[in-house]
Amino acid sequence: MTRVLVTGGCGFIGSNFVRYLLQSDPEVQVINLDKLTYAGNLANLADLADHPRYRFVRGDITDREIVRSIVPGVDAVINFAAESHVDRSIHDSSPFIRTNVLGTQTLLDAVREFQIPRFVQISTDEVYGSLGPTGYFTEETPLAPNSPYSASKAAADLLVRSYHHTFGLPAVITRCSNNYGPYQFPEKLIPLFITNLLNDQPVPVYGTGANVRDWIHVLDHCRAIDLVWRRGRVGEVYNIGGECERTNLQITHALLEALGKPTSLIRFVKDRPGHDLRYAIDCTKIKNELGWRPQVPFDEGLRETIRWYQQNLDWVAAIRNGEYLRYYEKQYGVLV
Ligand code: NAD
Ligand code: TDX
Repeated sequence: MTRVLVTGGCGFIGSNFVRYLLQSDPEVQVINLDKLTYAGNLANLADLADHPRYRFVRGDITDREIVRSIVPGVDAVINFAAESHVDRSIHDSSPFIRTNVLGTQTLLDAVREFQIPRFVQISTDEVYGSLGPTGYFTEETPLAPNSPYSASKAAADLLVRSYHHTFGLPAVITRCSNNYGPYQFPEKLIPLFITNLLNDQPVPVYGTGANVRDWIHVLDHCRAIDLVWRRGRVGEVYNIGGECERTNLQITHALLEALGKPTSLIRFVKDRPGHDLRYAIDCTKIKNELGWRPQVPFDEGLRETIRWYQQNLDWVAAIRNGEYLRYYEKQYGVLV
């Protein structure tokens, strides 16, 4: 049996990855360390709660004692745990620095102390900053993070790099573009707009909606991470992207059309401060070295994702109250 410690496994990508790993490899045991912040949801892995090769531990990656009690003996640590929402980092960057930077340092120290053979840092294309209308981020693009969120992720990447350089820690970093798919918390563009539209509520487009993101289905991201933790070269960075650039307005119209809702539900609202114009990923390296390719066509993936939200209204309803409504009002006010 191979023992993998996944952190942040109750979030969007982590939960998809835990499910993917347990389904695709009968020789893997997964321990999931998650603090259960507002974004962590036990319901995301409810189907696996009693799985014989799965164990959940509630805990914080900044907590040295918990981390030191779990890490010994695992074959890999894959760090998904993070504060992940740019808008929240603009309201208050403190939890971002704590979890994304100090949490990563705490994990790195334990990986070093107990000589764990592999550490994978799940990072983001946002560490590269923003592109103009042309060009792509490669692994050599200088880091130029623009939001407190991306700065905290870049800081973590640099720490990982330094632990590899200084201590020979067997670390690999992945930098992926915007994920979409089932179990994504409805504060991010696609699930926010789907869940608003399912309730016939308006959708808030920042600025003019001309900003561009590269969209990848979460399962394509999971398949890439699976290859990287097994076969990626230590000390390396691997970019991962869906090769699917869309403006936010294109996404908005695709969702309106798929759900049969009128364009009168679009609201152009105040732009995000420091809003990155465009992200686009060159993922030649992971294609050539590990034979990975994005497989899910965007139109199909989006249709399937919409269907998932339609079929999981209880999951949505359990989130869209309390803290969520307070955040929504702070971020958007009342959309009329
Ligand atoms: P998410 O916000 O949905 O989930 C984060 C998870 O981490 C939650 O379960 C939360 O409870 C947990 N967590 C937060 N702080 C913790 C702490 N201190 N200790 C333990 N657990 C903690 O995030 P996501 O969208 O699934 O992103 C996962 C990772 O992938 C993040 O590192 C993010 O930076 C990165 N990433 C995300 C995207 C994307 O499009 N969502 C793209 C590229 C990279
Ligand atoms: O209400 C909104 N209106 C809007 O126009 C929201 C929430 C977003 N947007 C725009 C901002 C971005 O241009 O949509 C685009 C996507 O926004 P988010 O879903 O917040 O994602 P982004 O800021 O691009 O960051 C995401 O991708 C990289 C993830 O949240 C990060 O965790 C990941 O690292």
